[in-house]
Amino acid sequence: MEKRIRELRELISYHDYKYYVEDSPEISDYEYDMLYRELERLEALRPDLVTPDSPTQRVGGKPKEGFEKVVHTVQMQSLNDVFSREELYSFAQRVREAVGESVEYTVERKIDGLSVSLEYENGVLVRGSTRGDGVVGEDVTANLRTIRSIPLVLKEPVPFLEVRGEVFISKKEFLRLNEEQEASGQPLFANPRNAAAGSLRQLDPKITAGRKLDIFVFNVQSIRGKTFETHHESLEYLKKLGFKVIPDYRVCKSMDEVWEEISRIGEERGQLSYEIDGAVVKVNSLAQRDILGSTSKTPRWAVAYKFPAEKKVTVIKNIWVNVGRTGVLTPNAVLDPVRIAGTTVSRATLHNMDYIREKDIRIGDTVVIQKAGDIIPEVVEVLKEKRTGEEKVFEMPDKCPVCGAQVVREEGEAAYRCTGIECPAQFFRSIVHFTSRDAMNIEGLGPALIDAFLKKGFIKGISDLYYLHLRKEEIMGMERMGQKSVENLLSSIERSRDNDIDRLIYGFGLRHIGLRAAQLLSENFGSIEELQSASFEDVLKIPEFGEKMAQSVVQFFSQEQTRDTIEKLSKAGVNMKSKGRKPLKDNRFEGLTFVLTGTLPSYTREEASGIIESFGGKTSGSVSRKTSYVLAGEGAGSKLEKARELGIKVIDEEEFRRMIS
Ligand code: 0OX
Repeated sequence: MEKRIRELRELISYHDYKYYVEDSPEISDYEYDMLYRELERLEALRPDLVTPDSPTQRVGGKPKEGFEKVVHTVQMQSLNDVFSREELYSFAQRVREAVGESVEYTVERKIDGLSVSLEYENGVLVRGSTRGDGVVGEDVTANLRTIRSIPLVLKEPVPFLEVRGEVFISKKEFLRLNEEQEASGQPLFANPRNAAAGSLRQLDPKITAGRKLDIFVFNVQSIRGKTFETHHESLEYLKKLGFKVIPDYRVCKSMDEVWEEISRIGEERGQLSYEIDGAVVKVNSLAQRDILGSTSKTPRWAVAYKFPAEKKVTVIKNIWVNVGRTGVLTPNAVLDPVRIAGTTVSRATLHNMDYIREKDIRIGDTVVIQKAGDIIPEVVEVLKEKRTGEEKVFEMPDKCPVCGAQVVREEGEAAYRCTGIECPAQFFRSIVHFTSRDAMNIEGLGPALIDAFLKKGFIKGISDLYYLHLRKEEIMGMERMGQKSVENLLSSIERSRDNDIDRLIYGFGLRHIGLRAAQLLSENFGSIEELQSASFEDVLKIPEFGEKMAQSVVQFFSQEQTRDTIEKLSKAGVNMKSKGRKPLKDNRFEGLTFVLTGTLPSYTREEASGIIESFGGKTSGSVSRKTSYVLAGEGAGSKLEKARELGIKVIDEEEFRRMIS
């Protein structure tokens, strides 16, 4: 068995190399899975034979509390940037002055990710760390081990080797990850670099493992038992050891050749599956590098040529509105197609209405568009001198272009949102929220299953959930759906019909209406029917409610789409009346004393005190050291001064609302 385990490990490592490093698999995923499972099975029988370098041990260990610091034995230097051909040639001039006329350079793509160091002892990966400030980084070994293109064991047992590389995420994986972030209500990553950095700095390696990170290695930081004369030679050696080395780098004999290579990289940039933000030019001879040496942070033997954000002139043929999964409407320009940064661009983001107004962007305008490192091109300037008078001013639609529900824009917000509860653009999210634990609490219905039901057309509206029992046989025929799990799911759906209406209200996912607000609505109105006929003033009577919340409630319940959904849910037997359960007492202000001063924009003093007391807090007439907060409105006078003297926190109504929301 020992022999077979060894054999399997070697086979799997070989196929990992073929797949993840060379991108040329020799066996099918199925065959690979079979090998992997066999190894897992044998290792389970012989745990004593499991070593950390086994391919089954890539994702392991418990989530960490934080990362240990690593002091880099060889500093991880950064590069000086150059932005033009002139600057590049003056770099070459400085090099020549130091080492003479005969200089070779390598030119590499500059990967837009984050630099890491990998240390190997006797050919085994022992530590991996981030660059940090170049001197001290963080130990992210467990996370780096999950990257399948990083060898756990080298093909030769070099006594010691430290290499440097760039961890990155492909453009495709970046888009997938952001879709996943959006669907689960997490903030989006601004670009692939941030996504890679965020993924590598996860405390739980399991999360990193799910992110499909990759690496290119491009420097020997330190090695024992081997010497090289050139950088090129060292990179070829790294390839032999099994590393995924920066691809298609070129050795150039003159600066003109270097420039030609940089231009070529600029051309191919758009077709690459990952982001690059320039090219790195390095002196090839290691002896010449030694002569050149370094300044405190950067080597004198290398520079990074940064591509300028490319700009092109084109015409906006139309403005088209996209509705995102969160319901936000984003205006996009439909352009006369132009080639830019290596790709054909026919769309550009206009961000939001404020951006359009500020730049006065109109349909028919001739504009300058820009595509920097980021994937989405943007309109940066309008060439107003090209206007003919035929251009049309754009207005955001007041009805959602996808579902026709009302579009609203809240005060102080740039975003316009669709308010349709069953808007197809947001439906997946709506269902995920509706069925979640704090809402209708339907067990066994995770996002993946919801997605499958949507694709099969089983759920077209929320109420369809309550007719899923009619499709029991079909559901049981779906992958991974056993009889037991289907029955559990259906009975959980069944049970949810009887939920109290606070869960239902919360499940509708109204803006600004969280769990507690939903409980208060249930308690104050008693039924969905009452809530549907409540006016803005009625809702505002609830002490904890502010204008935005009341607005959201009235606006939501007055919509035709909402009424329709409620009617269907009611027909499906979903409870629509409060069971009179008191909301849990929320004592978030316990032990805190507030002093009110001045006039607040939307609460009287009595209302504000009522709210504070309902949260277990106290109010007092004068400021002392015992005061926790001074809630100040317009015309606040001596109490405010006193608070400032004593260093007591002063809050305005907006902050107060945040505290009670
Ligand atoms: C990259 C990249 C970064 C090694 C010594 C100084 C800079 N982002 O692709 N750094 C380096 O080289 C280091 N090469 C690269 N290709």
